[in-house]
Amino acid sequence: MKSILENRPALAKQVGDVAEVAGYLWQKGWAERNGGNITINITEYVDDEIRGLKPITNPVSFGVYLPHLKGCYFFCKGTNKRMRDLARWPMENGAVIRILDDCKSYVIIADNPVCPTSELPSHLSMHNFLIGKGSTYKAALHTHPIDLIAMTHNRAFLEKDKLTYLLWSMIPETRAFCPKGLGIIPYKMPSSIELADATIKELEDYDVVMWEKHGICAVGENIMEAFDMVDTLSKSAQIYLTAKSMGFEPEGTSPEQMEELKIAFNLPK
Ligand code: 2HA
Ligand code: ZN
Repeated sequence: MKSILENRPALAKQVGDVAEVAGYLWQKGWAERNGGNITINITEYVDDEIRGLKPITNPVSFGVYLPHLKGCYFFCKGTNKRMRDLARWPMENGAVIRILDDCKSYVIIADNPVCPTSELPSHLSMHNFLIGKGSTYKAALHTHPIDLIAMTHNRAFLEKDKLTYLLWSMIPETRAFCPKGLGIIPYKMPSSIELADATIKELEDYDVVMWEKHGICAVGENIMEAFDMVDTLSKSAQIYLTAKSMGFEPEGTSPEQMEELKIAFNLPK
C-alpha cells in the first residue's frame, strides 16, 4: 500500500520529527508502555489528493464541539501504541485524521486504521484553542517526565507559579527558553473532558502545563520546540534534586539576576 508520505517530503519531515521526538521520550524514561501522546496539525501540508482520500474508518465522536477544527488534518500517535515503536514505525503506530464538518468527530484517512490517542479530547481542544486565538503553534505533546511529576506530589509546589520560579532559578536557560513558566492543573481523570477544559484554560497564560501526579503538556510551533521546553524544565528539576540529594537546598539565581535575564532576553513575565 502506498503511504500518504510518499512524494510528500514536507509532510514526511513533520512525521519524521514526531518519530525523532518519540525516540527521545523513550530514551529519557518518560514513556513507559503506551505513556504519552503527540498530535501535530498538518493541515498546511494537505493537498487536493489528500482532501479527496476516502476515509478508512467510520466517523468517531471525540466528545467536544471544536469549531475551529473544521476540515483540519492531524497526525496523531495511536492509543495503546508505544512511543518507542512510534519512533521506528510512525505510520504503523500513528495515523492521519480528518476532522468532519460537524466539528465533533473525525475519520482516519491514512495510512492504517490506528485509533488516535486516548487524550484526543485534550489534544484537539488545545489545537482548537490555538487556532481560535490566531496562534501559529502546530504541535501538542504530552509525556510523563519522572522528576517533574515527582515534584507535583508535594502540595507546596502546586501553588501558582511556585514551580515556575523555582525551576527558572536553577539555570538561566529555563528562564529564557520557557519564558511563560509552568502552569499547574489539579489532578483530573486522564482522558477526560474536564482535563481538556482545565488544560486550555491554563494555556491562556502558559505554553507548558503540569497535570498533577500524571504528566506534562506542551504546545509549540513544532514538535521539537514543544519537546525542548519540557526537556529544559526537566533539566532544572534534575539540578534541584541533585542539589537536594547532595544534602543542601540549592541557592537559585537571585531576583536581580532574573530581572537582568528578563531585560536581556525581552521576556514577557
Ligand atoms: O496515552 O499518557 O494520559 C497514555 C497517556 C494517557
Ligand atoms: Zn499520560
